[in-house]
Amino acid sequence: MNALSGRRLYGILDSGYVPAERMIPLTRSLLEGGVQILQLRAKKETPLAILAMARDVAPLCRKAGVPFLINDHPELVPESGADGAHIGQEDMSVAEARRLAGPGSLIGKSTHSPEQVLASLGEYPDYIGFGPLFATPTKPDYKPVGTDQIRRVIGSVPYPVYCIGGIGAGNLPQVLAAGARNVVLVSDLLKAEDPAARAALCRSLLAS
Ligand code: 3NM
Repeated sequence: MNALSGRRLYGILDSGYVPAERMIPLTRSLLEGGVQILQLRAKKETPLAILAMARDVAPLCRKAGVPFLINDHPELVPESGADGAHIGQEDMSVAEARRLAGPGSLIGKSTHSPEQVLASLGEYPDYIGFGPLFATPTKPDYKPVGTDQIRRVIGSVPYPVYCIGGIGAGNLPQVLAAGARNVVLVSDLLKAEDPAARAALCRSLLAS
């Protein structure tokens, strides 16, 4: 059984939306709301700053029993207490990320087309992201892949597929109806007035 199976709501703490002083309170809110995997994504921060943030977030996730991953920086996994890393198409291989992150770490990879999904088969990631389903300001330069291919993509790999990009409580029913099992939400949770309540709403939509 995959270490992530049954974990359907994946949240990302994106430093583009979260000022440093809100990182810990937001982590607490998202965990309270029932986020089942959490990632720290800090595209503009230095590795040292990311390490400091990750060291704050990791113990909270550990206590909640929620896997915690770092975007782009598998080399920070051992010293941060994180459980793994997420890498993009342009980054290193899954094998290299796993080597840097250490034995037993979780490695996820972004995919943006069915071809990239099939190519991930040779890399043995623990999961893949598939998106962006819809246009999103969080990742503005990527062409949306839409929802038509979700079922085929999920059926083509033996590990969990996390749909991502422009997903929120408002369109979650549509995304689930298109065949998605697992989703990643960023701005919909981070910009919510009450992120814990928003995450809880998404959990209940995922369960219904
Ligand atoms: N990766 P939001 S889309 C970080 O398609 C990220 O790989 C994507 O943010 C991919 O939930 C994306 O605010 C942004 O749309 C998701």
